[in-house]
Amino acid sequence: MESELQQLKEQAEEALQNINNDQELESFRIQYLGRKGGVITGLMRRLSSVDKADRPRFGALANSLKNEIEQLFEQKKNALGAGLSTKGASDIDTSLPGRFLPFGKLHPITQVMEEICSIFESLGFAVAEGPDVETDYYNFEALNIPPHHPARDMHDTFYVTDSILLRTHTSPMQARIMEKQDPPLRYIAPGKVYRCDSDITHTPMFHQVEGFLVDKQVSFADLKGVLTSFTHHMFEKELALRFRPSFFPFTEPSAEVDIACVICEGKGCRVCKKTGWLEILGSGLIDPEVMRMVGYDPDVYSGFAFGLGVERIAMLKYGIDDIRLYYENDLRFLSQF
Ligand code: 2NL
Repeated sequence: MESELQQLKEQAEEALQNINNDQELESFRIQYLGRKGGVITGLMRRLSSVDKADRPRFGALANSLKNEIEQLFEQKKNALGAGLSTKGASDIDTSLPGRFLPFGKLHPITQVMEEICSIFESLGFAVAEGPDVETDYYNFEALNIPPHHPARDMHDTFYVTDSILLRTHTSPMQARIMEKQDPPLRYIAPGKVYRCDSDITHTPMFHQVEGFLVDKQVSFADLKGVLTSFTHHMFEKELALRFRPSFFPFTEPSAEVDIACVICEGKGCRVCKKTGWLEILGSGLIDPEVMRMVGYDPDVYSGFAFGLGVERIAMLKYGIDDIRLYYENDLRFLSQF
């Protein structure tokens, strides 16, 4: 009997040595220490059939075997818990879904800017970007705004020095292109512009996309065609357009362009202030004086140009009512786009 107990102990030790994971350890526990049908429980049951004289010795031996196996079991359990075992591949559940890695999105202004650019690209315009810090010459003089011209007042310019400034529009880039390249040309210039102005409808930095086209015999009809096509794509609806006479120093004639209100489609509502129309951009035929300044002969070439505010287009497209929301970096606002 003693040798039987010794054999059981050796078997249990060997079995424990080969255990590498929690599942195997649990099977071991059931096999040896389980209350129903476990090896130790079986030994204790046999106690009643042992000779009365041998019973105390057998009982003591069985008890100490039970304690030893329990101790070895605890040791193994702690070792596994501390990661001391080499875990087998069976412990990794490859069917579990991967961990979610949050990733960012483009800012709504960037999204709308990219959309505007891709619409004009589909109409054959190339994209050109220029410096935010400009010279007075390209920002004003080359665009027919000489020193002391009243239009300079409207631009609320941030000056760096007397002749260097933060661009107040993206037209300087267009002047630079025309100076270097001969017609026919079709370009848009997207980017940041700066004006010393801040309230509910103005931020000191905002975004513009300006475009121009120069060729022989370019007319106002070409301007209307391109801008109509652009607005229909941008607002995903064939909204009516209205060209209102206006003034810009660099275009003649000039027109501001309205679209039928995106909310009420012309009936009149709060967004369009009961007018049925929303202003979306400024445009015109390039002034002959600007053509001369960049070295083109206005008797041979003509062109149109336009400028639009990206923040304003995005507000109309998405029904945003406060320009400051774009720059508060509140994720509850930004994550909606
Ligand atoms: C507006 C008006 C406009 C232009 C921008 C332009 C550029 C060159 C020559 C002539 Cl190089 N014109 N740009 C023309 C008309 C209007 O912008 O309200 N923008 C938000």
